[in-house]
Amino acid sequence: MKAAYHYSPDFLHIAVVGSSGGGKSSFINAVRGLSNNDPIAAPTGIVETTDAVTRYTDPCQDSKIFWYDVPGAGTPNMPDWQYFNNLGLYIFDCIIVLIDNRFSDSDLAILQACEQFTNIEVFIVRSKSDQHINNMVLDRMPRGFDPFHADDESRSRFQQVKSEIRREFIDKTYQNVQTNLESNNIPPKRVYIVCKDAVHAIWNNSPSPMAIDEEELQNDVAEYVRRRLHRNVQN
Ligand SMILES: Nc1nc2c(ncn2[C@@H]2O[C@H](COP(=O)(O)OP(=O)(O)OP(=O)(O)O)[C@@H](O)[C@H]2O)c(=O)[nH]1
Ligand SMILES: [Mg+2]
Repeated sequence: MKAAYHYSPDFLHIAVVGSSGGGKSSFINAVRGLSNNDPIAAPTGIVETTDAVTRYTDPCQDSKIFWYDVPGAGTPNMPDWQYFNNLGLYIFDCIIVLIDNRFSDSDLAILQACEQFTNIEVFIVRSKSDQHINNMVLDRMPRGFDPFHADDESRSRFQQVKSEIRREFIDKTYQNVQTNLESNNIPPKRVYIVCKDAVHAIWNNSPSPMAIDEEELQNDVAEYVRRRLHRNVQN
C-alpha cells in the first residue's frame, strides 16, 4: 500500500476520509487555496464523485505534506467494514475524518479502526457548517422569507435568528460528537466545525463571517506537522 500511494518517509501523508458526499474533495481544494471550479481542483459533485485515492501536493513553499483525497465510505461500492482496510488507510500519518449531517456508522467504523493505530494522528472535522446553519435558519423564518428582499425589521430578525441558530448548532455538534464517541468507547476528542468557503478564505487573508473553527484546525494541523517532522529529524 505504501508503494501504491508513493509513501515517502521524508513527507507526511494526510488523508481526508468520511461518508460519501461529505465534502472531502471540496475540503482538500479549499486547503490548497482552490475553488471547486478551478481546472486543477479535485473533482466534486452531488453524486458519488471520487472513485480512487488521489494524491495532491500542498501549495506552501517547501511543504512536507501530501494530501490524499479518498472515495466516500458507506456506498454499495465501499461498505463501512471494508473501507479502512481495503483502502489501506493504515499507511497514513494523519487522517482527517469529515463528518457531514449526522454522525454515521461509517464515521464510527473509521474512528474505531483509527483507534487500533496509535501512530495515526486523527482530526475530527464537521463539514458544511454554512449549509446546515442556513437550512436551520430558513426553517425558523416565515415561509417564503427572502433575505435579499426583506424589510429592515425582518432582516434584523433574520440576523438574530441566525446568531442563535449558529450558537445552538455549535453547542449541539460538539455535544453530539462527544456523546457518540463515549457511547462507542472511543476516547473524547476535539471536533472542528468548518465550511469550505471559510477554509478557502484563510488563504486570501480575509476571514470569513461564516468561520467557526477553520483557523484553529489549520493551526493544530500545522503544529502536528511541525512536531512530527521534528521527531523524524531526531530519529
Ligand atoms: N454549502 C457547502 N457545500 C459544500 C461544502 N463542502 C462540500 N459541499 C458541496 O457538497 C457536494 C459534495 O462535495 P464533494 O467535495 O464532492 O464531496 P466528497 O466527500 O468528495 O464526495 P465523494 O467523493 O463522492 O465521496 C458538492 O456539491 C459540494 O459543493 C461546504 O462546506 N459547504
Ligand atoms: Mg470526493
